Amino acid sequence: MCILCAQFCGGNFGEAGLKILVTGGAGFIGSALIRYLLERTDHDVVNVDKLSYSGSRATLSAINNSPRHLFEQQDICDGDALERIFASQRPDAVMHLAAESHVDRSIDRPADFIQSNIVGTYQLLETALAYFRASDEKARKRFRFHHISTDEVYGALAPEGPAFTETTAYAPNSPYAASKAASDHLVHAWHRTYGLPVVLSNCSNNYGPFQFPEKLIPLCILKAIRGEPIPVYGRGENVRDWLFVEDHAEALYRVLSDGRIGERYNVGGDCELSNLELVKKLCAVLDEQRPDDPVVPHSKLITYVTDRPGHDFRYAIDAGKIQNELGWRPTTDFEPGLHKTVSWYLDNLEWCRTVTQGEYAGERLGLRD
Ligand code: NAD
Ligand code: TDX
Repeated sequence: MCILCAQFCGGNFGEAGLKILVTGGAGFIGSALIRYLLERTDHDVVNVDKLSYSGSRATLSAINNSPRHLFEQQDICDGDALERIFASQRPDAVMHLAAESHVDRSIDRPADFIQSNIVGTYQLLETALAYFRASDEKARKRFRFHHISTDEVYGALAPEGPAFTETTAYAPNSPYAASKAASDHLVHAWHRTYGLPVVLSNCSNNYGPFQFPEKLIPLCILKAIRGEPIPVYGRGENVRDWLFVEDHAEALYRVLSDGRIGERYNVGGDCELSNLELVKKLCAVLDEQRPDDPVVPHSKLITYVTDRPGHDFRYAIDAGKIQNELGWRPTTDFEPGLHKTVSWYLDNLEWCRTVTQGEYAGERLGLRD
Protein backbone atom coordinates (compact mmCIF):
# COMPACT_ATOMS: atom_id res chain seq x y z
CA MET A 1 0.00 0.00 0.00
CA CYS A 2 1.32 3.42 -0.88
CA ILE A 3 1.87 5.09 2.50
CA LEU A 4 1.71 8.47 0.91
CA CYS A 5 -1.38 8.39 -1.22
CA ALA A 6 -3.30 5.37 0.00
CA GLN A 7 -6.58 7.06 -0.66
CA PHE A 8 -5.69 7.61 -4.32
CA CYS A 9 -3.65 4.69 -5.55
CA GLY A 10 -2.79 1.93 -3.10
CA GLY A 11 0.38 1.77 -5.12
CA ASN A 12 3.95 0.65 -5.18
CA PHE A 13 5.80 3.81 -6.29
CA GLY A 14 5.29 4.76 -2.87
CA GLU A 15 7.70 6.11 -0.38
CA ALA A 16 6.97 9.48 1.07
CA GLY A 17 8.88 12.54 0.00
CA LEU A 18 10.32 11.43 -3.33
CA LYS A 19 11.62 13.79 -5.98
CA ILE A 20 9.84 13.90 -9.33
CA LEU A 21 11.39 15.61 -12.32
CA VAL A 22 8.57 17.07 -14.42
CA THR A 23 9.35 18.42 -17.90
CA GLY A 24 7.03 21.04 -19.37
CA GLY A 25 5.76 22.14 -15.96
CA ALA A 26 5.26 25.75 -17.02
CA GLY A 27 2.66 24.68 -19.57
CA PHE A 28 -1.02 23.84 -19.29
CA ILE A 29 -1.04 20.18 -18.20
CA GLY A 30 2.42 20.20 -16.59
CA SER A 31 1.46 23.05 -14.26
CA ALA A 32 -1.82 21.28 -13.33
CA LEU A 33 0.22 18.16 -12.57
CA ILE A 34 2.63 20.11 -10.38
CA ARG A 35 -0.25 21.74 -8.48
CA TYR A 36 -1.65 18.24 -7.95
CA LEU A 37 1.69 16.86 -6.73
CA LEU A 38 2.22 19.76 -4.34
CA GLU A 39 -1.32 19.70 -2.98
CA ARG A 40 -2.09 15.97 -2.91
CA THR A 41 1.27 14.26 -2.26
CA ASP A 42 4.37 15.19 -0.33
CA HIS A 43 6.80 14.64 -3.20
CA ASP A 44 9.23 17.35 -4.26
CA VAL A 45 9.17 18.58 -7.84
CA VAL A 46 11.98 19.65 -10.13
CA ASN A 47 10.40 21.46 -13.07
CA VAL A 48 12.44 21.59 -16.28
CA ASP A 49 10.94 23.90 -18.87
CA LYS A 50 12.52 26.14 -21.48
CA LEU A 51 9.63 28.64 -21.34
CA SER A 52 8.62 28.52 -24.99
CA TYR A 53 5.76 30.77 -26.12
CA SER A 54 3.28 28.42 -24.37
CA GLY A 55 5.18 28.12 -21.09
CA SER A 56 5.16 31.10 -18.80
CA ARG A 57 6.37 32.45 -15.48
CA ALA A 58 2.82 33.75 -15.03
CA THR A 59 1.63 30.13 -15.05
CA LEU A 60 4.25 29.21 -12.46
CA SER A 61 3.26 32.00 -10.10
CA ALA A 62 0.76 29.77 -8.27
CA ILE A 63 3.45 27.17 -7.47
CA ASN A 64 6.71 29.10 -7.37
CA ASN A 65 6.48 29.96 -3.71
CA SER A 66 6.42 26.31 -2.61
CA PRO A 67 9.72 25.16 -1.08
CA ARG A 68 8.98 21.76 -2.66
CA HIS A 69 9.12 23.16 -6.21
CA LEU A 70 12.38 23.96 -7.96
CA PHE A 71 12.25 25.57 -11.39
CA GLU A 72 15.06 24.99 -13.91
CA GLN A 73 14.72 26.96 -17.14
CA GLN A 74 16.32 24.54 -19.60
CA ASP A 75 15.74 23.08 -23.03
CA ILE A 76 15.37 19.28 -22.93
CA CYS A 77 17.42 19.15 -26.15
CA ASP A 78 20.46 20.27 -24.13
CA GLY A 79 22.02 17.01 -22.97
CA ASP A 80 24.71 18.66 -20.81
CA ALA A 81 22.13 20.70 -18.92
CA LEU A 82 19.99 17.60 -18.37
CA GLU A 83 22.99 15.64 -17.08
CA ARG A 84 23.80 18.40 -14.61
CA ILE A 85 20.19 18.51 -13.37
CA PHE A 86 19.97 14.73 -12.94
CA ALA A 87 23.33 14.66 -11.14
CA SER A 88 22.47 17.48 -8.76
CA GLN A 89 18.78 16.69 -8.15
CA ARG A 90 18.83 12.87 -8.25
CA PRO A 91 15.15 12.40 -9.20
CA ASP A 92 13.24 9.22 -8.29
CA ALA A 93 11.05 9.52 -11.36
CA VAL A 94 10.58 11.54 -14.53
CA MET A 95 7.22 12.72 -15.86
CA HIS A 96 7.84 13.98 -19.39
CA LEU A 97 5.35 16.51 -20.72
CA ALA A 98 7.60 19.07 -22.45
CA ALA A 99 6.57 19.28 -26.08
CA GLU A 100 5.33 21.51 -28.80
CA SER A 101 1.61 20.85 -28.51
CA HIS A 102 -0.46 22.76 -31.08
CA VAL A 103 -1.52 21.00 -34.28
CA ASP A 104 -2.03 24.20 -36.33
CA ARG A 105 1.41 25.43 -35.41
CA SER A 106 2.92 22.06 -36.40
CA ILE A 107 1.45 22.57 -39.86
CA ASP A 108 3.07 26.02 -40.14
CA ARG A 109 6.40 25.23 -38.43
CA PRO A 110 7.06 21.49 -38.16
CA ALA A 111 10.80 21.89 -37.42
CA ASP A 112 10.17 22.94 -33.81
CA PHE A 113 8.11 19.76 -33.30
CA ILE A 114 10.83 17.49 -34.67
CA GLN A 115 13.33 19.19 -32.38
CA SER A 116 11.49 19.33 -29.05
CA ASN A 117 9.24 16.30 -29.37
CA ILE A 118 11.62 13.84 -31.01
CA VAL A 119 15.18 15.06 -30.38
CA GLY A 120 14.23 16.38 -26.93
CA THR A 121 12.67 13.06 -25.92
CA TYR A 122 15.74 11.23 -27.20
CA GLN A 123 18.04 13.47 -25.11
CA LEU A 124 15.91 12.97 -22.03
CA LEU A 125 15.88 9.18 -22.54
CA GLU A 126 19.65 9.06 -22.95
CA THR A 127 20.23 11.15 -19.83
CA ALA A 128 17.70 9.16 -17.81
CA LEU A 129 19.21 5.86 -18.95
CA ALA A 130 22.78 6.86 -18.00
CA TYR A 131 21.51 8.07 -14.63
CA PHE A 132 19.44 4.91 -14.11
CA ARG A 133 22.38 2.64 -14.91
CA ALA A 134 24.65 4.49 -12.49
CA SER A 135 22.09 4.35 -9.65
CA ASP A 136 22.14 1.80 -6.84
CA GLU A 137 19.77 -1.15 -6.88
CA LYS A 138 17.18 0.40 -4.58
CA ALA A 139 16.97 3.55 -6.70
CA ARG A 140 16.81 1.52 -9.91
CA LYS A 141 13.93 -0.52 -8.55
CA ARG A 142 11.98 2.62 -7.78
CA PHE A 143 12.83 4.62 -10.89
CA ARG A 144 10.15 5.32 -13.49
CA PHE A 145 10.15 7.28 -16.75
CA HIS A 146 6.57 8.32 -17.50
CA HIS A 147 6.05 9.59 -21.03
CA ILE A 148 2.91 11.68 -21.51
CA SER A 149 1.37 11.42 -24.96
CA THR A 150 -1.80 11.98 -26.91
CA ASP A 151 -4.66 10.12 -28.55
CA GLU A 152 -3.73 11.83 -31.83
CA VAL A 153 -1.06 9.16 -32.47
CA TYR A 154 -3.89 6.74 -33.33
CA GLY A 155 -5.15 8.88 -36.24
CA ALA A 156 -8.76 9.60 -37.13
CA LEU A 157 -11.89 7.57 -36.31
CA ALA A 158 -14.96 7.21 -38.52
CA PRO A 159 -18.23 8.54 -37.02
CA GLU A 160 -19.35 5.17 -35.61
CA GLY A 161 -16.01 3.37 -35.26
CA PRO A 162 -14.93 1.88 -31.91
CA ALA A 163 -12.88 4.12 -29.61
CA PHE A 164 -9.07 3.88 -29.45
CA THR A 165 -7.70 1.14 -27.21
CA GLU A 166 -4.09 0.58 -26.20
CA THR A 167 -3.70 -1.88 -29.08
CA THR A 168 -5.04 0.41 -31.82
CA ALA A 169 -2.37 0.75 -34.52
CA TYR A 170 -0.55 4.08 -34.73
CA ALA A 171 -1.62 6.19 -37.73
CA PRO A 172 -0.65 9.81 -36.98
CA ASN A 173 -1.73 12.40 -39.54
CA SER A 174 -0.41 15.84 -38.50
CA PRO A 175 3.25 16.77 -38.00
CA TYR A 176 2.40 17.16 -34.28
CA ALA A 177 0.87 13.69 -34.04
CA ALA A 178 3.74 12.16 -36.04
CA SER A 179 6.30 13.74 -33.73
CA LYS A 180 4.47 12.46 -30.64
CA ALA A 181 4.16 8.99 -32.21
CA ALA A 182 7.92 9.02 -32.88
CA SER A 183 8.61 9.95 -29.27
CA ASP A 184 6.31 7.17 -28.02
CA HIS A 185 8.23 4.66 -30.15
CA LEU A 186 11.56 5.91 -28.78
CA VAL A 187 10.32 5.50 -25.22
CA HIS A 188 9.12 1.97 -25.95
CA ALA A 189 12.45 1.12 -27.62
CA TRP A 190 14.47 2.43 -24.64
CA HIS A 191 12.46 0.08 -22.47
CA ARG A 192 12.72 -3.01 -24.68
CA THR A 193 16.32 -2.51 -25.73
CA TYR A 194 17.95 -0.94 -22.69
CA GLY A 195 15.60 -1.91 -19.87
CA LEU A 196 14.61 1.62 -18.86
CA PRO A 197 11.50 1.27 -16.64
CA VAL A 198 8.93 3.28 -18.57
CA VAL A 199 5.18 3.82 -18.48
CA LEU A 200 3.23 5.66 -21.16
CA SER A 201 -0.14 7.37 -21.25
CA ASN A 202 -2.14 8.67 -24.21
CA CYS A 203 -4.80 11.21 -23.38
CA SER A 204 -7.66 12.90 -25.18
CA ASN A 205 -8.29 16.67 -25.42
CA ASN A 206 -7.81 18.46 -22.11
CA TYR A 207 -9.53 21.67 -21.07
CA GLY A 208 -9.33 23.87 -17.98
CA PRO A 209 -7.39 26.78 -16.46
CA PHE A 210 -4.02 27.93 -17.86
CA GLN A 211 -4.49 26.49 -21.37
CA PHE A 212 -2.71 28.68 -23.87
CA PRO A 213 -5.29 30.69 -25.84
CA GLU A 214 -4.42 29.13 -29.20
CA LYS A 215 -6.48 26.04 -28.34
CA LEU A 216 -10.18 25.91 -29.16
CA ILE A 217 -11.85 26.65 -25.80
CA PRO A 218 -9.74 29.57 -24.50
CA LEU A 219 -9.45 31.07 -27.99
CA CYS A 220 -13.25 31.06 -28.37
CA ILE A 221 -13.73 32.61 -24.92
CA LEU A 222 -11.39 35.48 -25.69
CA LYS A 223 -12.82 36.08 -29.16
CA ALA A 224 -16.42 35.91 -27.92
CA ILE A 225 -16.05 38.45 -25.13
CA ARG A 226 -14.51 40.92 -27.59
CA GLY A 227 -17.40 40.46 -29.99
CA GLU A 228 -15.05 38.97 -32.60
CA PRO A 229 -15.85 36.03 -34.93
CA ILE A 230 -15.53 32.60 -33.27
CA PRO A 231 -13.60 30.53 -35.83
CA VAL A 232 -15.03 27.04 -36.36
CA TYR A 233 -13.07 24.94 -38.84
CA GLY A 234 -15.00 23.39 -41.74
CA ARG A 235 -18.59 22.67 -40.66
CA GLY A 236 -17.72 22.11 -36.99
CA GLU A 237 -18.52 18.41 -37.31
CA ASN A 238 -15.17 17.08 -36.08
CA VAL A 239 -15.44 15.26 -32.77
CA ARG A 240 -13.11 15.39 -29.76
CA ASP A 241 -13.27 13.59 -26.39
CA TRP A 242 -12.90 16.18 -23.61
CA LEU A 243 -11.29 15.70 -20.18
CA PHE A 244 -10.90 18.26 -17.38
CA VAL A 245 -7.19 18.82 -16.84
CA GLU A 246 -7.29 18.09 -13.08
CA ASP A 247 -8.69 14.63 -13.83
CA HIS A 248 -5.79 14.10 -16.22
CA ALA A 249 -3.31 15.14 -13.51
CA GLU A 250 -4.74 12.52 -11.17
CA ALA A 251 -4.64 9.86 -13.91
CA LEU A 252 -0.99 10.70 -14.55
CA TYR A 253 -0.10 10.22 -10.91
CA ARG A 254 -1.94 6.89 -10.82
CA VAL A 255 -0.08 5.69 -13.90
CA LEU A 256 3.23 6.73 -12.36
CA SER A 257 2.38 5.15 -9.02
CA ASP A 258 0.67 1.95 -10.05
CA GLY A 259 1.11 1.49 -13.80
CA ARG A 260 2.86 -1.66 -14.90
CA ILE A 261 6.31 -1.10 -16.33
CA GLY A 262 6.38 -1.15 -20.13
CA GLU A 263 2.61 -0.63 -20.39
CA ARG A 264 0.60 2.19 -21.92
CA TYR A 265 -2.68 3.53 -20.57
CA ASN A 266 -5.30 5.46 -22.53
CA VAL A 267 -6.90 8.33 -20.62
CA GLY A 268 -10.14 10.00 -21.73
CA GLY A 269 -13.20 11.83 -20.53
CA ASP A 270 -15.87 9.67 -22.17
CA CYS A 271 -17.26 12.97 -23.39
CA GLU A 272 -17.44 13.14 -27.16
CA LEU A 273 -18.68 16.42 -28.63
CA SER A 274 -18.57 17.88 -32.10
CA ASN A 275 -16.75 21.21 -32.19
CA LEU A 276 -20.02 22.96 -33.02
CA GLU A 277 -21.81 21.37 -30.05
CA LEU A 278 -18.96 22.41 -27.80
CA VAL A 279 -18.81 25.98 -29.06
CA LYS A 280 -22.59 26.35 -28.64
CA LYS A 281 -22.33 25.15 -25.03
CA LEU A 282 -19.52 27.60 -24.46
CA CYS A 283 -21.59 30.44 -25.91
CA ALA A 284 -24.49 29.53 -23.61
CA VAL A 285 -22.21 29.71 -20.55
CA LEU A 286 -20.91 33.08 -21.73
CA ASP A 287 -24.47 34.34 -22.24
CA GLU A 288 -25.07 33.65 -18.52
CA GLN A 289 -21.79 35.05 -17.27
CA ARG A 290 -21.37 37.99 -19.71
CA PRO A 291 -24.85 39.27 -20.63
CA ASP A 292 -23.48 42.74 -21.43
CA ASP A 293 -20.86 41.73 -23.99
CA PRO A 294 -20.85 43.54 -27.36
CA VAL A 295 -22.60 40.62 -29.13
CA VAL A 296 -25.18 38.53 -27.27
CA PRO A 297 -26.16 35.78 -27.73
CA HIS A 298 -22.51 34.93 -28.29
CA SER A 299 -23.49 32.16 -30.73
CA LYS A 300 -24.17 34.90 -33.32
CA LEU A 301 -20.38 35.14 -33.57
CA ILE A 302 -19.89 31.53 -34.73
CA THR A 303 -18.16 31.72 -38.10
CA TYR A 304 -17.19 28.81 -40.33
CA VAL A 305 -13.64 29.20 -41.58
CA THR A 306 -11.31 27.23 -43.85
CA ASP A 307 -10.69 23.79 -42.45
CA ARG A 308 -7.38 22.64 -40.94
CA PRO A 309 -5.39 20.63 -43.54
CA GLY A 310 -5.58 16.91 -42.78
CA HIS A 311 -8.08 17.61 -39.97
CA ASP A 312 -8.72 14.32 -38.10
CA PHE A 313 -12.46 13.71 -38.05
CA ARG A 314 -12.94 12.07 -34.68
CA TYR A 315 -11.02 10.98 -31.58
CA ALA A 316 -12.50 8.83 -28.82
CA ILE A 317 -10.76 6.99 -26.00
CA ASP A 318 -11.64 3.64 -24.49
CA ALA A 319 -10.35 4.17 -20.95
CA GLY A 320 -11.28 0.67 -19.75
CA LYS A 321 -7.71 -0.35 -18.96
CA ILE A 322 -6.89 2.51 -16.59
CA GLN A 323 -10.34 2.18 -15.02
CA ASN A 324 -10.08 -1.55 -14.43
CA GLU A 325 -6.40 -1.80 -13.53
CA LEU A 326 -5.81 1.44 -11.67
CA GLY A 327 -9.31 2.40 -10.56
CA TRP A 328 -9.15 5.84 -12.17
CA ARG A 329 -12.27 7.62 -13.39
CA PRO A 330 -12.82 11.27 -14.24
CA THR A 331 -14.66 13.15 -11.50
CA THR A 332 -15.53 16.42 -13.26
CA ASP A 333 -18.48 16.30 -15.66
CA PHE A 334 -18.24 18.46 -18.74
CA GLU A 335 -20.87 21.10 -17.83
CA PRO A 336 -19.41 22.02 -14.40
CA GLY A 337 -15.90 21.73 -15.84
CA LEU A 338 -16.79 24.16 -18.61
CA HIS A 339 -18.36 26.61 -16.14
CA LYS A 340 -15.22 26.44 -14.00
CA THR A 341 -13.02 26.98 -17.03
CA VAL A 342 -14.99 29.97 -18.34
CA SER A 343 -15.01 31.55 -14.87
CA TRP A 344 -11.26 31.04 -14.57
CA TYR A 345 -10.57 32.78 -17.88
CA LEU A 346 -12.88 35.67 -17.06
CA ASP A 347 -11.12 36.08 -13.71
CA ASN A 348 -7.67 35.81 -15.27
CA LEU A 349 -7.77 38.09 -18.30
CA GLU A 350 -4.50 39.59 -17.13
CA TRP A 351 -2.84 36.14 -17.43
CA CYS A 352 -4.27 35.87 -20.96
CA ARG A 353 -2.87 39.29 -21.85
CA THR A 354 0.54 38.42 -20.45
CA VAL A 355 0.92 35.09 -22.24
CA THR A 356 -0.31 36.38 -25.60
CA GLN A 357 2.16 39.26 -25.79
CA GLY A 358 4.87 36.98 -27.17
CA GLU A 359 6.31 36.82 -30.65
CA TYR A 360 4.08 34.04 -32.01
CA ALA A 361 1.01 34.31 -29.92
CA GLY A 362 -0.58 37.67 -30.36
CA GLU A 363 -0.07 38.05 -34.08
CA ARG A 364 -1.25 34.63 -35.18
CA LEU A 365 -4.25 34.59 -32.91
CA GLY A 366 -5.20 38.19 -33.42
CA LEU A 367 -5.31 38.62 -29.64
CA ARG A 368 -2.76 41.36 -29.11
CA ASP A 369 -4.33 44.46 -27.61
P1 NAD B 1 1.70 23.32 -23.52
O1 NAD B 1 2.12 23.78 -24.86
O2 NAD B 1 0.73 24.11 -22.74
O3 NAD B 1 2.99 23.12 -22.59
C1 NAD B 1 4.19 22.57 -23.07
C2 NAD B 1 5.32 23.04 -22.15
O4 NAD B 1 6.54 22.40 -22.62
C3 NAD B 1 5.57 24.54 -22.19
O5 NAD B 1 5.69 25.04 -20.89
C4 NAD B 1 6.87 24.69 -22.97
O6 NAD B 1 7.64 25.81 -22.55
C5 NAD B 1 7.57 23.37 -22.65
N1 NAD B 1 8.53 22.99 -23.68
C6 NAD B 1 8.31 22.86 -25.01
N2 NAD B 1 9.44 22.49 -25.63
C7 NAD B 1 10.39 22.36 -24.67
C8 NAD B 1 11.76 22.01 -24.67
N3 NAD B 1 12.40 21.72 -25.81
N4 NAD B 1 12.43 21.98 -23.51
C9 NAD B 1 11.81 22.31 -22.34
N5 NAD B 1 10.52 22.67 -22.27
C10 NAD B 1 9.82 22.69 -23.43
O7 NAD B 1 1.18 21.83 -23.74
P2 NAD B 1 0.16 20.97 -22.90
O8 NAD B 1 -1.17 21.05 -23.52
O9 NAD B 1 0.34 21.25 -21.46
O10 NAD B 1 0.72 19.50 -23.22
C11 NAD B 1 1.67 18.89 -22.36
C12 NAD B 1 1.94 17.47 -22.87
O11 NAD B 1 0.74 16.71 -22.87
C13 NAD B 1 2.47 17.42 -24.28
O12 NAD B 1 3.45 16.40 -24.35
C14 NAD B 1 1.26 17.04 -25.12
O13 NAD B 1 1.64 16.34 -26.27
C15 NAD B 1 0.50 16.16 -24.15
N6 NAD B 1 -0.96 16.13 -24.34
C16 NAD B 1 -1.69 17.27 -24.41
C17 NAD B 1 -3.09 17.21 -24.54
C18 NAD B 1 -3.96 18.45 -24.58
O14 NAD B 1 -5.16 18.35 -24.77
N7 NAD B 1 -3.43 19.64 -24.38
C19 NAD B 1 -3.72 15.96 -24.61
C20 NAD B 1 -2.92 14.81 -24.55
C21 NAD B 1 -1.56 14.90 -24.40
O1 TDX C 1 -9.88 28.07 -33.95
C1 TDX C 1 -10.12 26.84 -33.92
N1 TDX C 1 -11.25 26.36 -34.51
C2 TDX C 1 -11.56 25.03 -34.55
O2 TDX C 1 -12.59 24.62 -35.10
C3 TDX C 1 -9.23 25.90 -33.29
C4 TDX C 1 -7.96 26.39 -32.62
C5 TDX C 1 -9.57 24.57 -33.32
N2 TDX C 1 -10.68 24.13 -33.95
C6 TDX C 1 -11.00 22.70 -33.94
C7 TDX C 1 -9.87 21.79 -34.36
C8 TDX C 1 -10.11 20.55 -33.52
O3 TDX C 1 -11.02 19.69 -34.18
O4 TDX C 1 -11.28 22.36 -32.58
C9 TDX C 1 -10.76 21.07 -32.24
C10 TDX C 1 -9.79 21.24 -31.09
O5 TDX C 1 -8.67 21.95 -31.58
P1 TDX C 1 -7.40 22.27 -30.66
O6 TDX C 1 -7.86 22.96 -29.43
O7 TDX C 1 -6.38 22.94 -31.53
O8 TDX C 1 -6.94 20.81 -30.22
P2 TDX C 1 -6.55 19.51 -31.06
O9 TDX C 1 -6.07 19.83 -32.41
O10 TDX C 1 -7.71 18.53 -30.97
O11 TDX C 1 -5.31 18.97 -30.18
C11 TDX C 1 -5.36 19.05 -28.74
O12 TDX C 1 -5.73 17.83 -28.16
C12 TDX C 1 -4.82 16.77 -28.24
C13 TDX C 1 -4.03 19.51 -28.19
O13 TDX C 1 -3.64 20.71 -28.83
C14 TDX C 1 -2.97 18.45 -28.37
O14 TDX C 1 -1.76 18.85 -27.72
C15 TDX C 1 -3.46 17.17 -27.75
O15 TDX C 1 -2.52 16.15 -27.98
